Parts: sequence; structure tokens; C-alpha cells
Amino acid sequence: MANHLYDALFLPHEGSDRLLLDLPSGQVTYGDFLKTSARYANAMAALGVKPGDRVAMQVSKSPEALAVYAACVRSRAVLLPLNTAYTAGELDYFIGDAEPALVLVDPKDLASLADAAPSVLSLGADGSGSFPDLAATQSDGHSPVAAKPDDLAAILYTSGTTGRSKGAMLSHDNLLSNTQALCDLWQFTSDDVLIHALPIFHTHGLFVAVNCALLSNSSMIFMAKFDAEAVLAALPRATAMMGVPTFYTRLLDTPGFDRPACAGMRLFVSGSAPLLAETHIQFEDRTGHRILERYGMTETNMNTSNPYDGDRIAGTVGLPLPGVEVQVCDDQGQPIATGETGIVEVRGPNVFQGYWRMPEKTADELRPSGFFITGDLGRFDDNRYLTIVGRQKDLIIGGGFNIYPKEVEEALDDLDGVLESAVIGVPHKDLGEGVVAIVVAEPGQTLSPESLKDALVDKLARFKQPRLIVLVDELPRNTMGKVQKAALRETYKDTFLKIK
Ligand code: MLC
Ligand code: AMP
Repeated sequence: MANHLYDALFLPHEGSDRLLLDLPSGQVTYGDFLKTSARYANAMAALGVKPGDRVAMQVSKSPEALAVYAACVRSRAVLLPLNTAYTAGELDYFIGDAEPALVLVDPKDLASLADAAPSVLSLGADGSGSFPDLAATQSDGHSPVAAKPDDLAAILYTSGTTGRSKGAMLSHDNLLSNTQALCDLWQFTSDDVLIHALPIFHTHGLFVAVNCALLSNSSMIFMAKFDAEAVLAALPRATAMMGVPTFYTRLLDTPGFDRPACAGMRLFVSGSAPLLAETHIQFEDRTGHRILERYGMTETNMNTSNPYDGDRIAGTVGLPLPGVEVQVCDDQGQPIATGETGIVEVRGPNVFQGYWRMPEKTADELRPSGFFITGDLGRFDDNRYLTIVGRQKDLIIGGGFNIYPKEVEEALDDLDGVLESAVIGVPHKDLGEGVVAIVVAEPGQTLSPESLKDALVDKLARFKQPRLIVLVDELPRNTMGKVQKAALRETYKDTFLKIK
């Protein structure tokens, strides 16, 4: 029986003794990885997980966590990977909304989440836990469940400008078609060794990086998290790396990161946030490599990329990927002239199936013609290179993680003594953008930035918490009464430029 994604990404590797994962603690071959995934798929079936059911996972990055992805694909279950930084409160929402049949958590969280779903089991960073224990009793033979191109493979939650987070539904073919385009364009082959230092709960680390390695039969140096020294030490064994801009600025700050260190590398890819042209130039001066910048998002996978052969133009995100249509439009969705700035819209086999159980939100952002309204502002040059010039959506990107000001403002406004707040992103030397909150106290109330920071600890993931909280008497507003965020961004623009 055909399983669209499994047959392309995993099946060719069954029984293979080729290296898939190179870890500080040892090595994992493709064949062994797939046997683990078969045991996991059998364990899921034993727990009553059926095709189409959701499997949520908030666990540390490990080979076993990656095997859960493969097990979901072969079971036609829908993977719901969750950022390890999310607090219990944030997790409640995702689990309530997605109604997973199985939730996998870190062993330390097992007791508090025991009732969150029909089955809640643990999976630790070292591969131990009640889920692997159950899987150890299962057979390592498993026949993949049939899956069509449009069947769902994953739901990835992305925050919204207003209201609740939305689950972007990605099909088997959304993932496979994009992987095929990227592997081809970036010329991945079985000679490649990819440095994998990204988290595996987002599109970049899970789908762009892992799927490219799987499709090309290459190996990954699989790191629990990004650490510039560890990457430097791994470079002589590697050929390629994918990262967010912070990876590259941190590498440039690392002694010994130079041309000889990068001699065996053929490709550095950057994405998820804007790479400064200045970083691109500094990187080339230091290493001789031109970083290849590409542009994507959770709902669409990857949309554009600078070429592998040909001009990689600093400050641009390159050309539309083969098979992907990109247009720059006015508010009505009408394409505008080359050189003019408008809203980027995208159509193609990469574009998601809609937001989980949110037909209205889906209709707001996905046109009947199939074009997805990204909310990014861009402009084409005469050679069809796209430059992202800003965002129409009110979004902050810190270290490649998205932070929606509205969510932070709501958390602040809920606190005792807070009248209102405005949250902005300003340039940050290390993370690209850092979060600043400007807060007004209720009349007669005395607040301190420290007490507000403390009060947010259990409400928001650490990466969303403001780095600076400023108390003011009133927020600047225009004549319409709207908070002037541009003025606030100007006032606080230098806050994080000196510190790291
Ligand atoms: C960590 N911190 C962050 C943060 N990451 N704060 C804001 N934004 C972030 N992204 C906090 C930590 O909690 C800590 O807080 C402090 O910053 C310093 O931590 P650190 O140890 O220096 O950070 P580190 O753990 O090294 O993480 C930085 C990072 C990481 C850049 C390596 O954030 C990362 O791996 N980012 C990748 C994100 C990603 O994969 N995005 C892809 C999305 S998909 P304190 O104060 O407690 O010490 C997508 C689509 C596409 O966008 O196009 O790809
Ligand atoms: P996410 O919703 O986490 O998938 O983040 C997607 C957003 O990241 C996009 O809508 C863009 O705003 C931004 N993004 C991704 N890649 C780039 C890039 N190369 N340059 C600028 N912005 C980017």
C-alpha cells in the first residue's frame, strides 16, 4: 500500500547500515532508526492511535523524538510538535484544541499532564521513558498505513495577530514536494553531512533540514541545541549547515571561525528571519562562503531561495522555488508592478491545507484562487529576486522564534494593577529583534518592572517574555486613539544594540 511521504523519505533506507545521525553519544544508522520508528508505530497502535489521530510531543531533541516523526508518518497519524519552552498554560490550549490521542512529554512533566489526553507517556532526552519502554515490547516490523498526498502529516501551531494560535495543517505532499524542490536546488547528495543544530519542533529544523537529509540519503551531525563552539568543532566533518541568522552572527563572534575551518563546507543556508546584508558580507570576508538565504513560513514551507549556482544577492531572499508561484500584490490581491512594494502571496503544492478547525481564519488568509496571503511585505527586482522589506502582520522575530505582541500585551493587561500595555520589537544584536513592553499602571497602583517580569514567568514561554519593561504615565496615541508603535520603536531602538 502506498504511503506518499513514507515511500519517498523512509522506505528506500529500510535495512540500510548507512549513517543517519552522528551524535556526541554515538551513531544511529538509517536501518536502526527505521526499526525504532516501526516499534514506535506499533506502540502507538497498541495505545489505540488510529490514522488521522493527532500525536502531540513536547520533548527534548533526540534521535527518539525524531523517530516519533517517522512513526507518525508510517501510521498516518498527525504529528503535533510543540516548543519545549511553552508553559503549562500554553500547552493546555494546544492540547485542548488539537485533541491528540497521544501526548508525549518529558518525564518531569508526566505527573502534571497525566490527564491531558487518552494516553500520556514520557520520552526523555536520553531516550528513556514509558513510551520507549512500551515500544521495546513491540515488534520492529510494521507495514506503513496507506496515505494519499493530501492526507495530513503534521499540525504546526503558529500564533495569530489577534486571538488564539492557529494550527497549520500540512499534508504529506506539502512536505514532500517542498523537500524535492529544495534537495534539487541545493544539490543535496549522499556525500553530504549536514550540521543539524536547530530545534525539531518547527518547520526549519524538522522539515527543511531533516527531510532534505532523508531524501538525499545524507547524514546529520545531530546536536541537542546550537552551540557555536560545538559547531566549530564539527565543521571539518560536515559539508552543509542550515540555521537562523543568530547562528551566523554567533559563529562570526567565535574565535577560530575562519576560512580554513570552513574549507570542507559547500553550503550555509539561512532563513526564518532576515539576514542582515552586513552579516552576509562579513561572512564572505571571513570564510569565503556566500550564505544562501531562503524565505519560508510554517503555512507554506519554503517559497523562495537564492540560487545554488548563480548570484546570491545579499539582502534578498532569492527567486520563487520551482513549482511555487509568488506574487507581490495590493490589498485586493492584484499583482503590482516590479519594483513596487506590496503583500507577498504564494501558491503551489507547498501551501498548507488550512487552519485546524478554523474555517473563517483559513478563508481570511487563503484566497479561493489558492494564493496564501503571507502578511510579509516584499518587492521584486527586474530579475525576479524578492526582497522582504517588512511585515504587514504585527510580528516580532527573536532568534528565529515568532512572538506576537498581542499575546504578550494580553498577558500583561491581565496582571493586577496594569491598565494597558504596548509591546514592540526593536533591533537586538544577538537575536535580531528583542521584546520591549511599555506599561501603564492603573491609577493609584505602584508597579515595578521586576514584579511584572516575575508575574509573566508561568504565563509565557521565556522567549516571549519582554527583555525590558518600562513604566510610563500614558501611551503615545494618534488622533484616532491608536497607539503609535512606530514612535515607541523609535524611542527604544537602541535598547539592545550594545548588550548581548
Ligand atoms: C533563547 N532565548 C530566547 C530565544 N532563544 N529569547 C528570545 N528569542 C529566542 N529565540 C532566551 C533563553 O531563554 C535565555 O533566557 C536567553 O535567551 C539566552 O539563551 P541562550 O542560551 O543564549 O540562547 P540559546 O538557547 O542559545 O538560543 C538561541 C538560539 C535559539 C538562536 C540558538 O533561539 C534557536 O535555536 N532558535 C531557532 C529558532 C527556529 O528554529 N526557528 C525556525 C522557525 S520556522 P534567560 O534570560 O533565561 O537566560 C520558520 C519558517 C522558516 O520560521 O522560514 O524557517
Ligand atoms: P513562522 O510563522 O514561524 O513560520 O515564520 C515565518 C515568518 O518568518 C515569515 O512570514 C517571515 O516574516 C519570516 N521569515 C522567514 N524567512 C525569512 C527571511 N529569509 N527573511 C525575512 N523574513 C523571513
